[in-house]
Amino acid sequence: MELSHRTITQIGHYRDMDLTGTAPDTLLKLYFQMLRLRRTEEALHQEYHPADEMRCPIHFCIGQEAIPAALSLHVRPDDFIFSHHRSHGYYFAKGSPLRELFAEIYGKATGASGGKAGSQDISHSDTNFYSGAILAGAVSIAVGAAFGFKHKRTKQVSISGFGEGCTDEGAFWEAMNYAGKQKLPVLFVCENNRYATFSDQLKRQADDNVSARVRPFGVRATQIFGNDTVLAHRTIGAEIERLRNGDGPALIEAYTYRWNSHVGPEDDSANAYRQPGEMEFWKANCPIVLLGEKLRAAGLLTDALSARYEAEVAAEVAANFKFAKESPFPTDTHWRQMNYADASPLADRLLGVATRGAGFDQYQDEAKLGPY
Ligand SMILES: Cc1ncc(C[n+]2csc(CCOP(=O)(O)OP(=O)(O)O)c2C)c(N)n1
Ligand SMILES: [Mg+2]
Repeated sequence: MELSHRTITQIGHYRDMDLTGTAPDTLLKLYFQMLRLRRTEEALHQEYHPADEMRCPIHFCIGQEAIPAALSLHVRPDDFIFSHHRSHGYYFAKGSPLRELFAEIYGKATGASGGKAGSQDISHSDTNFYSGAILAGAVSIAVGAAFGFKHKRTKQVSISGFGEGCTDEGAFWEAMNYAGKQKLPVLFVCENNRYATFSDQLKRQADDNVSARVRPFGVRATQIFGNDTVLAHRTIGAEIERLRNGDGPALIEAYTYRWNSHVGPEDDSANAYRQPGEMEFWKANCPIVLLGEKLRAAGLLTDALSARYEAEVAAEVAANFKFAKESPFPTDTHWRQMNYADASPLADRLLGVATRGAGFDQYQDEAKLGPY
């Protein structure tokens, strides 16, 4: 059955989750990972105001934990993830250190990007995680990385995470065209949550089915109920396996829903953009509740285990806040040192180009200004 936000709420309570073939410890790990991400996001959401110490916009991913949890169990350290503005889930999926996410949001020197990128542009190069606020920008970069992997025959996979709003951009379709033609090892993960800011996909596009439209570009595509974490885990695992064996590219379209505002903890419901009953449907089909019900019925999740998980996560969140709050702010840095290390071969090459290119005089003048 083709999925669509138009009809998905007719499912009522989702009952198709199938645990067969997924090991019990994997199922518990999926549950734990979702809980960690949910509690982390809830804590940041609650702490944002009135303290006002996080001085950057945050696009929270509460309600969208299934895909990050499933991805987190499949990506290898040498794989790359390139995320959009709603970055926390993908950062988490790559196993990048959460305390450096907290510190980044607090604008601290110990943050993943030295406190200067904030939530929606955060990167952690040690773990091969990058994000960017330019819609579809990171998709193109993910395709470039996959091109490198293919030609170096490394069996690494490039993962590109984005929302359906990204497919409003021309650059997205150029990326599909190139990845399909070159058969690149890139997994496109589209978390279709229906809205781009306050705008329904069906007001922007003729259909809310991205999958059908990427296939003619040579991109294999699968639709899934995106709050079924076990299905997400199985689908992502199978696709990554195929990509490592040269059978790419692939796209997974996961229908899901964000519970919070587009950005920040402020309530944006005054814009009245959601459909009646929709929030209730998605909350009733919370990915953590759906998996929790199944795990309890199978005797895998008990009250004691659940309490242990909660305590472990609460301690981690508290330690992350402490680390972020106690870390120092960064000192002034010249703009030339903010995007790359001046001593790197890439920087040398770029500066070499700059000495020959037009506009170099202006560049020199700016360089003389010194740190600001
Ligand atoms: C090139 C570009 N145009 C516009 C924007 C403004 N913008 C930021 S988020 C967003 C909506 C994104 O929706 P979607 O891709 O579905 O992701 P979601 O926020 O739903 O997770 C827009 C239009 C942008 N960041 N970049
Ligand atoms: Mg969206």
